[in-house]
Amino acid sequence: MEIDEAREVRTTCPYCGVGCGVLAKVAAGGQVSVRGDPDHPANFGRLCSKGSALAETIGLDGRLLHPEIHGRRTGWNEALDHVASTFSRTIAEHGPDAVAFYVSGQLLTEDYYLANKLMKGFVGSANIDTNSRLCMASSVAGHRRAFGSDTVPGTYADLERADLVVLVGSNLAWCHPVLYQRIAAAREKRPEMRVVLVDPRRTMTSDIADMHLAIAPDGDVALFTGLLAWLGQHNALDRAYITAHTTGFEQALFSASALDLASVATATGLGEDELARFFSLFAATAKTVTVYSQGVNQSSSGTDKVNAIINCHLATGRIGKPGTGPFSVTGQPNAMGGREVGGMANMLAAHMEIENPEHRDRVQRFWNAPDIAQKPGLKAVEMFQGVADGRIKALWVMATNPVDSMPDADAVEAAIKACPFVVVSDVLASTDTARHAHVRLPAAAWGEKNGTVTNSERRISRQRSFLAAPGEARPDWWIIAEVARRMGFGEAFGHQTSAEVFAEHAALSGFENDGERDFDIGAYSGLDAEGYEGLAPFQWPAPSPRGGTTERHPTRFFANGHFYTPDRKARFIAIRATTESRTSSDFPLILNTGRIRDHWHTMTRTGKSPRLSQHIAEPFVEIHPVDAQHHGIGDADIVRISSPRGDVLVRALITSRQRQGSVFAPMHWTDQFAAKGRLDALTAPLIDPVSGQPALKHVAARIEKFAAKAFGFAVMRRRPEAIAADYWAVARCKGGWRVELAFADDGADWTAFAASLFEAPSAEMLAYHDRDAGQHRIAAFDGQHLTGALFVAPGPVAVSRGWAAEQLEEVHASQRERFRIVAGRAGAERPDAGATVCSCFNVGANQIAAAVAAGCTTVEAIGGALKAGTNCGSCRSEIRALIQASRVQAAE
Ligand SMILES: Nc1nc2c(c(=O)[nH]1)N[C@H]1C(S)=C(S)[C@@H](COP(=O)(O)OP(=O)(O)OC[C@H]3O[C@@H](n4cnc5c(=O)[nH]c(N)nc54)[C@H](O)[C@@H]3O)O[C@H]1N2
Ligand SMILES: Nc1nc2c(c(=O)[nH]1)N[C@H]1C(S)=C(S)[C@@H](COP(=O)(O)OP(=O)(O)OC[C@H]3O[C@@H](n4cnc5c(=O)[nH]c(N)nc54)[C@H](O)[C@@H]3O)O[C@H]1N2
Ligand code: SF4
Ligand SMILES: [Mo]
Repeated sequence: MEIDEAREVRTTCPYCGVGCGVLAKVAAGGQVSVRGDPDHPANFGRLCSKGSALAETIGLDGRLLHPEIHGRRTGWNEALDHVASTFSRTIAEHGPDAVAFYVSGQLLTEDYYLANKLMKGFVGSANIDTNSRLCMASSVAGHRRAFGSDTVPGTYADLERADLVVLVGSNLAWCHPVLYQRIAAAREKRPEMRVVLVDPRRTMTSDIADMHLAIAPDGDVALFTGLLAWLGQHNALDRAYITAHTTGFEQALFSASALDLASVATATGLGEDELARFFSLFAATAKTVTVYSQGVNQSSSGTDKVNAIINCHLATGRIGKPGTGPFSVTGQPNAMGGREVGGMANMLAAHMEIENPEHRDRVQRFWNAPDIAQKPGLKAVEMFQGVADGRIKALWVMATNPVDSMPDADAVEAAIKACPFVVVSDVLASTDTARHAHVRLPAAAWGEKNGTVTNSERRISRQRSFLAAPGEARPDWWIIAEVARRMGFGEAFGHQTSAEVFAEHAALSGFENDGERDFDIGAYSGLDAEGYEGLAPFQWPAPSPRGGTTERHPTRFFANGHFYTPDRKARFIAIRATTESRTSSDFPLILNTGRIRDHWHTMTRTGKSPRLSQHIAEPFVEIHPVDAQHHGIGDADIVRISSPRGDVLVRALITSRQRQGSVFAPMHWTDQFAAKGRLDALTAPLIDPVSGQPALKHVAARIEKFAAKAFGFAVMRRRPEAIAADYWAVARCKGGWRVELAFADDGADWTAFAASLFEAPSAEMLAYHDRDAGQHRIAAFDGQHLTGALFVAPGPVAVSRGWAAEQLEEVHASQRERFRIVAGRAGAERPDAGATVCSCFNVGANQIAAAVAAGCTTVEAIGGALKAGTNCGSCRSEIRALIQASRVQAAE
């Protein structure tokens, strides 16, 4: 492919659902650089830490470059024939429901559309489900119950216009950073704007919150049904709206009124005072947007939480108007696109319903399909249970890593291992899932492929390639179409470009759609290659300009009070709050799980970036100080978290930001990055009964100190192949890799261990041992360059991580300089920068504390002194927290 080197290519970020526009450029030497697209309406030029570091993640290390069958390199022809014939044979022998696709909100719309078309229209089964089941399913189900359609009515501008933004179960500062920055900027302009955060933890998002409600896990249904009852009691309802545009209000209110303020307080763990303050603020603020994310969706009561929130908006008529509305923010870059193509097992394409015979007939005629799926397929958790019990005999996984991200992940891994035929399409050769595949198919990665994605505000943007696909990697849509052709469906899968797939998808959305289906981008059904190339970001609906258009779709969803139910009225859902305790004397704590600022899911891409790997370099668990003391756990100890399903080893982080009785651990670490860090080995396949979404945020668990006799920290130029330690976690750093270590025994021959770790048998080894104190320092040199350095101590190792990593890149000319690495307290002559806060300029917590002590008391002043927080801004709330902490310390 010809790449115009001087040109900046306009594309979008492949991470979160904010969907920021990115300008990518390839310099003459092949160097890639990215910046925020100033013209993209999602971000207007801003990028967060992950977006800013995109160029560091596109290296070819670890990429899968050729198709493989049973680990053996093969050509595309052979691989595709093998996949097609095995699927066809399995269907012939065992029926269409014996095969399944498990796909992802990280596929582009074109990929997703063809995968869904192949399974639902041509295989004739609906056994296609997606990681969106773990992510957005409760929101989808809640929208459909209330609106009759999966419509997200809000836009980002509504967040800026609102007078009250309620963030429920959303760590926006870390997970949707640019949206968070937009709210923060709006609040600076209009100081009267209020933000309320509802999260059991005091996350960094609390930085912009006027009120933080540290709700008990799963207290949300009680909170919002309590709010509905309160609105009723305080004459804060919009009766005219309720009568004109809704049904079911009286039952919903009756159900809610079972809860008085005292019982809401008990169920939510919140004080009556703070509840009353929140309720009256909500009642008094007409322009309210309620944003919700995984603290709502990933729950056994997820769909009820969604409807409890929507009920409050319907009851006050706060929907369909600027600056108002319930707003489910999507996680993945194309979670919305996946919903549009019907990528979930219980949906049909273009927001049509699989249970609706008219819809089935319409889609079948449009596709000219032989067999249209007649009933919903297996949802993710059931799908892997189907794999485990042999109902599913051939499985194709695309762009997701279920061995790490599905609940009860060890059981999922065992099921995949036992499945007769597993195909994995991925960009990497070795992921925890790909290692069990019979066939591995190399997918083209971000920057190499073309297509579209839809962000949280229904805005469809292009992703454009600016790099040639390496080796034999191919776009996912091409791989799917090739398999479909070889299964005998050539006529329906003759697309030559992603543009043709998009035009067909657009045409289906407008097909026989006179306004009764919300999703309509019929205006783009005639899009040609040139139009697709130049396609500017647009929001749906975008119906084709044939008769009656203006009437068929409003410019703002629900502005006219019309919904997509048969009677055009929105439905209140009567909800009763139930309390359920999952803990027991064996598993007395609630494990909550989620994300950190600088890593993306299973780290297959962010784990490549030294910059992103420094913010938090190992798996951890946040524990309240009282719980830590109760369990005899000290800061930086290694902790075993166990549930009835499995266990992990992680670092202890003791913090009062955590609720007592709960612990929080991030989902990101896999077998590729840690000894025993796969968090989903602990989570249960417990699902929401309506949406089928697993309750990933509320698992009974136990913690105990891992009795480590020795701790270690090492840096090395090459990534070690195998690490003989009970606990280890590797992370990229600028000159190579860094490893945290812990051992149950301290009897090791540390010099031999270091040699095996550095894989440098001929290196010059320098060592310092103080056996009585249990201190060992070993460094290996290749001439003047450090190959690796290992520091061992009986407690958590106190060496400066930043200093040690820098030594990999420095020249150590004299023997004396080389000895410095192992002599004294390593790096003691230079102050330890502390844990990285600002990834862009590599500024640590200790540097910020020193600057505060020297008189910098605002985020701006810190920026002036250290540059920290002045590029992407993702760390500004952490800097503010550090300033506050330093001031409190100074005052004590
Ligand atoms: N940095 C980064 N950003 C990401 C991602 C990433 O991997 N890394 N992934 C993307 C994806 S796919 C998604 S889905 C989004 C997720 O974005 P978020 O949903 O914002 O992130 P999480 O950390 O999963 O969970 C949010 C919060 O829910 C809280 N919570 C837990 N239980 C409850 C509860 O019962 N009630 C309430 N009210 N809150 C609760 C948790 O304490 C947590 O702070 O992030 C997207 N953005
Ligand atoms: N405990 C716990 N578990 C969770 C969650 C939680 O909060 N807590 N959150 C859940 C949620 S919301 C989500 S969205 C999931 C995410 O979980 P996953 O989807 O499993 O995580 P990713 O690491 O994003 O996996 C994407 C995979 O696709 C590959 N890939 C990247 N680009 C492409 C491409 O263009 N084509 C192909 N074919 N492959 C590609 C990557 O290398 C990677 O292997 O995790 C869920 N699991
Ligand atoms: S907020 Fe960050 S991760 Fe999300 S799309 Fe924008 S740059 Fe990418
Ligand atoms: Mo997600």
